[in-house]
Amino acid sequence: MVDNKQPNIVFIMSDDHAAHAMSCYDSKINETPNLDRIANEGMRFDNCFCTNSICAPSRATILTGQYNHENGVRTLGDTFDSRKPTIQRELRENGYQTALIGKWHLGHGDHHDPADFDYWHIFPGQGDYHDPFMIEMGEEKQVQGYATDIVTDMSIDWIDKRDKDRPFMLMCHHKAPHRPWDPDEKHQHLYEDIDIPEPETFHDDYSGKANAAKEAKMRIERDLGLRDVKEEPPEGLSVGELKSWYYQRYIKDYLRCIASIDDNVGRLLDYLDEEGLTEDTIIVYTSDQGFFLGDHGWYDKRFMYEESLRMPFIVRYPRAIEAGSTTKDFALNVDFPETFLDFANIEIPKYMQGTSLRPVMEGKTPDNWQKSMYYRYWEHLSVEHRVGAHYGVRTHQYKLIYYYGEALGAADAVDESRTPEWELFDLEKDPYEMQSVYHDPAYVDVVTEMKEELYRLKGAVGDVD
Ligand SMILES: [Ca+2]
Repeated sequence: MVDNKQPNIVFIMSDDHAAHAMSCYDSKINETPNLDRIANEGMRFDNCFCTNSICAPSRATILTGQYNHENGVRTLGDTFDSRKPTIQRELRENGYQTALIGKWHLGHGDHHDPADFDYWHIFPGQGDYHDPFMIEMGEEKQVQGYATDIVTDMSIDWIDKRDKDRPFMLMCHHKAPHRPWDPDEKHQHLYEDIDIPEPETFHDDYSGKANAAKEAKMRIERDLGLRDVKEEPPEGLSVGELKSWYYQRYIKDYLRCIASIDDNVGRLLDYLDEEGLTEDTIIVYTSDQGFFLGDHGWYDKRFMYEESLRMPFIVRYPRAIEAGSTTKDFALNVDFPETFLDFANIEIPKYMQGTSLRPVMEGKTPDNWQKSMYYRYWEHLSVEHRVGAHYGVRTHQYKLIYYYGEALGAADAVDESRTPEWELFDLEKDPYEMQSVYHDPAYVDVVTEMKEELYRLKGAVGDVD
């Protein structure tokens, strides 16, 4: 299809929403009818991955099209230098109106506030769910209501007031469903009378994994606090019962927050229909990374394991994307900005390190499409979660992870050494990554090939540490 009209872009990103909590990704625990509309009317990516599974770094990658060693946001302790070029600057310099509403989480003040947006209205830091403080173009004030409703109201309001003669990009960034998972009134009692199924890997004892997995402080029954689960557990529960109790408390509030996102995405989709904008608008729903939903007995993210590495990524653009299509082709968060520029017919700048996903979306994936991806988590043994720094490579069949055991000067990293460890997973035989085969003699050649690919990719993206 040849069409040079510049599309509008509505980029909806939530915080910590794992793909396996969306019914279009075959969730076993909830229904998301409005999010499913985007997938049903567009394309679902089954292998979309983040290059560093944590909030601020993923956000910096999505704005710049760069890996974290290039954009400077390696850990939560780093702020973004908003003088750097970004997707919003490229679009704005080429005639787009740009706005960001909701979560920013890349720093505040000179050179850290959002830049190159015609309008921005953000939460300070993580933001609150109820009656949050917000910063509108530098001015802070409290807003009454529930964060997910507020961000949607403001998004619709901004689109409504736009200059109708020019295309726009709106980044609609929800705080939900980030910890501490405070639901709104409407969904407070959802799931009250049922038990949510526990995941298959709920009782992982980490015996098939590196010591890094045992050391992590993300265990449902041990590391969640009163603020997370909102009441003390009943007395007299066995260890197993306590774990199940914590899981139910945690997952229900998490899913209640998602139910509100789903309603609000529905509202935004209806608005685009009513305004006649649906045909001319690329609409994306994604999350800054995945999340452990009791998988391996955990909450949180950070690890390169599947549940945390995978991002939901669904996109609708009726002019170019076939309704109801799906793909297993690799897509990365670093690819998003180039994709938007490609659809907007704007030249892709050299500083961006990803690949436009437009050919995949148009059903024309080139033969030489990316078949491996590079990952790096920098925040070594941070005090709260104690996940060791690591880098790795994933292909369609295998994943190799290297816990290098050092802080290497990254902000928010703890200067404690660990013995380096490797893991290799055969994702065809072991999709839930329960048993590393790194030391299995049958995989000697695979280890060699995967290490070569790891260091090839590491070099190719310019990561020299
Ligand atoms: Ca996040």
